[in-house]
Amino acid sequence: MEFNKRVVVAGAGKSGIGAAKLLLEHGAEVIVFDQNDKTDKLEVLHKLGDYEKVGVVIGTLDEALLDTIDLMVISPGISFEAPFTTAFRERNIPIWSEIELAYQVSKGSIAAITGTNGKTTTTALVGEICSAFCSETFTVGNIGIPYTQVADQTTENSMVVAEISSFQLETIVDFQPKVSAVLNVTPDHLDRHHTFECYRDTKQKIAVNQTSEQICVLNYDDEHTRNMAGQISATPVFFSRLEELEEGVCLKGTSIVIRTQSSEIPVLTIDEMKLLGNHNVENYMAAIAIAYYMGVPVEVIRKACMEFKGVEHRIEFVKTVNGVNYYNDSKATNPDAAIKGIQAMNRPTLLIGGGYDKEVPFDDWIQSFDNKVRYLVLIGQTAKTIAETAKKYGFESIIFEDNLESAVVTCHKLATEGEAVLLSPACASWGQFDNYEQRGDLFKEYVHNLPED
Ligand code: UMA
Repeated sequence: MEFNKRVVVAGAGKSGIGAAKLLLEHGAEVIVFDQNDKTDKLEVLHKLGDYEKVGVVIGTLDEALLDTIDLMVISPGISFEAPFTTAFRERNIPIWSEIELAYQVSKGSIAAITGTNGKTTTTALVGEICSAFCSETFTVGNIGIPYTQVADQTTENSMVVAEISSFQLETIVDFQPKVSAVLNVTPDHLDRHHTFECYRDTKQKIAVNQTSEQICVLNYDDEHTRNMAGQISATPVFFSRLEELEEGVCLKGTSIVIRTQSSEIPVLTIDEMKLLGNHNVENYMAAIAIAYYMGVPVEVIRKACMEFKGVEHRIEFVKTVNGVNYYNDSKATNPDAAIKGIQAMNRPTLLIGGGYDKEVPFDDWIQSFDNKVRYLVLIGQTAKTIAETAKKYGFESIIFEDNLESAVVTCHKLATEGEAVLLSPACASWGQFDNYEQRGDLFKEYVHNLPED
């Protein structure tokens, strides 16, 4: 496909660089635009490599330039409603998300996974299953590798397994996966999507271009995703941990089974899973449904499920120091994910939380503490709001710290043998860190630096 167009790529992060390079490879003329004054233009040019038809603009985009622009590709971190996008809309310049661009170019079949929580684990598991079946599998998206980075390597035989965030769905146009999945929807990113309903509807967009020949895997136990079945054109396939479904993926005793109109296929038992917790049973069920409808044989699914060890930064055991277990759950960027983190602890816990303010309530998180949290150590923009919510429920053992390093040191001083220290912030990392991976990596570094008695 040739793009004989002049394109503005908004955002010079991972997805912006991926999108710009893909466009340049396909003959487009590209202007990479980043609003952050601190972004280093030379570094961006270096990342873009050796192309002629590329420019980089940092700070403000000259509106006069827009008269010659055919398309904007927008990075997920930039809101579709950001003030500078108005000028594009006024000129009817199409705005595509980075995954839309990748979709336009790529070949093969796509499994696209969204949901508030569990999508990284589920995507990683589907990626492992598909890789065991198809050597041309690409696991991409929110999980870390931009889809645009691999789009040109795909062939008709490829399988693309993509973790898709609501940010990326805002500006899709034709994006049409073979199998889509919405794992669950609970409040998140309300600063960007304004209301829960808008956020839920954006998640549902993952199926908007699918037809009845394609599959949308939905969580039967979540009323929001269950209700989506009646609103989409794709064929819905449910998974449920709580109900024995007539069709779909569900539990029969401790065995995860696939039920179709004509058959019941046992896949694996809960004891055979390496990851713990009910939320992981749900992630496995969703992954099994997605892989099955992507066409992977059950034996391959079963073997890959049994071997799967989980993902970094998700209730990841770091180290035992003086009899205290340290866990990195930096991926818990919202209260619902953090609830899973605290629920997984089986001992008194010193909990480190707080971060960027997405304007979501913390009540459910605090109420899930279940007398397990000995101290709540708070950092970041949300520290005060979380403390106020905690006090409302009678939880007073709160410590404020300036940064993650001092929070780790304080926990080390206060924790006694047999306890746990858990970083599970319930908030995004932005403001203090580049992303949750950096926050988790630093946490692990600080833990490894702690002195042992
Ligand atoms: N920028 C602007 N204007 C803005 C905001 C950002 O110009 O209003 C610029 C920044 O200065 C920066 C660039 O945009 O140079 C960053 O773009 P980005 O925030 O879209 O980040 P990328 O590096 O492109 O990473 C994105 C995803 N980031 C977000 O959605 C915020 C990554 O997901 C994803 O792994 C990557 O693409 C590859 O697909 C991260 C994430 O935090 C993990 N996702 C959110 C989450 O999981 O909750 C949705």
